[in-house]
Amino acid sequence: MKMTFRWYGESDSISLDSIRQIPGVRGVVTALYDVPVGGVWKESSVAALARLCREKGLEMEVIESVPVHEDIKMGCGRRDEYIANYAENIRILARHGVRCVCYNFMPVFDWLRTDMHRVNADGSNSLAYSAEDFARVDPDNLHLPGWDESYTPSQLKGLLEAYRGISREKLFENLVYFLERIIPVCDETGVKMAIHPDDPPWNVFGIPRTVSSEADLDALFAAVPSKNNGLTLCTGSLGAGRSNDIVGMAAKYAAQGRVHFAHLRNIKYTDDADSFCETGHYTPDGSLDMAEIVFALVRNGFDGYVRPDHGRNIWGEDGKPGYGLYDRALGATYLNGLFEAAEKLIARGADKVGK
Ligand SMILES: [Mn+2]
Repeated sequence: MKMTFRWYGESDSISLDSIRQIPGVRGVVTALYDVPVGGVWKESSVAALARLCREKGLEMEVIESVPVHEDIKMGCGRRDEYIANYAENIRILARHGVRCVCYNFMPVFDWLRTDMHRVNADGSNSLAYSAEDFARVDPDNLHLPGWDESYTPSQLKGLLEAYRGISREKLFENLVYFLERIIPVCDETGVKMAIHPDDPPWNVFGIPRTVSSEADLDALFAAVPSKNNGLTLCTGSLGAGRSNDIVGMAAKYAAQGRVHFAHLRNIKYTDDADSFCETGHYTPDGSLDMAEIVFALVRNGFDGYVRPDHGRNIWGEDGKPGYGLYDRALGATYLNGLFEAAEKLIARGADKVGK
């Protein structure tokens, strides 16, 4: 396991100097943030970013994300050109030490919450999703927390209409079409593709989603069998779907060598519908059993990258929602403890935790 930490580049309010002081963090997960979706990344910028990290003793082996253009997801327009650009990006990144690319295939929204600053009982705040609040959102005049800067309501309306004609099966076909052209480049360069599951794992506003469950992942790996076609096991995303057996999925896909990257975070179910809030990483604070998940990964030979996913804002920090320093650093430390225990106990054959 390699512990990493997400870093939003030089404009991130959290410095590499702070990140390197978190115990056990060996690398950052980052990206270039000024490239239009679908474009080719400038090699000199990739080299400069890798150099910055290296100078601070941190590796840059994971990129999150190289975004997938909507034309590729919709299977229309300039998709072949954008796929060629994507392949070129894989080659460029490989030349600068990148081993794993996290990406997603969610139409339009790659995450959704209804509250970016839910105040918790302890005074911290975190992201939350309320099924009741979501039901009140007007799809014809969409304003969603965290999205108003990315799209205008009329742009959103246009995109949603374009997706109405695309079935779940068609979206899956388009994903396979993309991977059939990208994975050979990964096989050649040794880069692992790690798809991020849908967040949350259900259809929204009638637009399809295709990476929400174990059945979806099985279908994806069967369609493109190379081991470089793998998964970002995002426990909070998959875990929001209450029928998903996260411990079982961690065990199964780690055993298959498909878990290239793990986003480890906890969520708490807050009602009997689909509502949840994000919590600290500690098992008793949420609804997911983080120890069982880590033990399942370790027992099944997981040797990929890990990062503590979303934390709360604590200790007065006013960080980017989900991406403050303090709670994610606590999360990294807690997860390191779970991994150390799992690795030692399993090596001694002394564990009774996990599947
Ligand atoms: Mn995630």
